[in-house]
Amino acid sequence: MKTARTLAALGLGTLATVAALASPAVAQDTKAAPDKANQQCVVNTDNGDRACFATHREAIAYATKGRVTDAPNDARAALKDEKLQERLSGPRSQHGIKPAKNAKSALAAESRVLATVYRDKDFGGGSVYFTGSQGCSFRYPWSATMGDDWNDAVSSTASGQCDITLYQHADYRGFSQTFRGNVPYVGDAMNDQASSYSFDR
Ligand SMILES: [Ca+2]
Repeated sequence: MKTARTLAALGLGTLATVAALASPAVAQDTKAAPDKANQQCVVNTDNGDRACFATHREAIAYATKGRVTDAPNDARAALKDEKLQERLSGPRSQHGIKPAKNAKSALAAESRVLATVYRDKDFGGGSVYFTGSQGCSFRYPWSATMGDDWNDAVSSTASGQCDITLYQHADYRGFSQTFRGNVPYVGDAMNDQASSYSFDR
C-alpha cells in the first residue's frame, strides 16, 4: 500500500511507471485512502482498471496517458475551458464517432475522456473519468455496474467524447436517462440512483 501511495504521489513524471508496475496496487490503494468520497478516479471501461488520485489534475493526466498534465484542479473551471475539453475528448466534430484505428492524431482513442460523473451536485466531490477505446454507442464490458464505491452515488455528469446514459440498476436495467453536455444535477429521479451506464451520442 505504502509503495503504491508513494508512486502515485510522485505524480506525472512517474506516470508510466505507475501504470506499468502498480495498476493493481493503485486500485487497492483507493480502499485504504482516508478521503474516499473526494477522490478523483479514472476507470478504463475496456478492462475495468481503476486508479484514484487526490486531484483532478492527476486524474486527467492518468486518463490521457500523460497527454494533458496542466488541467485545473477545480472541476468547474475545467468544464468551462473549451480548449481543455477539446484536448481531453477530441474536437466536437469528432464526438460520437468511433475513432479510427491507428489514428495518427495525438488524441489517440484510448487516451480520450468519454464522459465524467461526479458524486455531488455542481460537479463537486469525487469524480470518475471514464475512458475506453471504442468511442460512443458501445456497451463496454465494465459499464454494466458502477462498482461498489460508486453505486447509487452520482449527482452530476459531464459529456466528453460521448453523452452518458445512467441506469437505475446494474446491467442497464430500471429507468434510464441520457445526459448531454455539462449537467450540474441529474434530477431527483436519478440522483444517487445510477448503478450502470453506457455511452451514447
Ligand atoms: Ca441503483
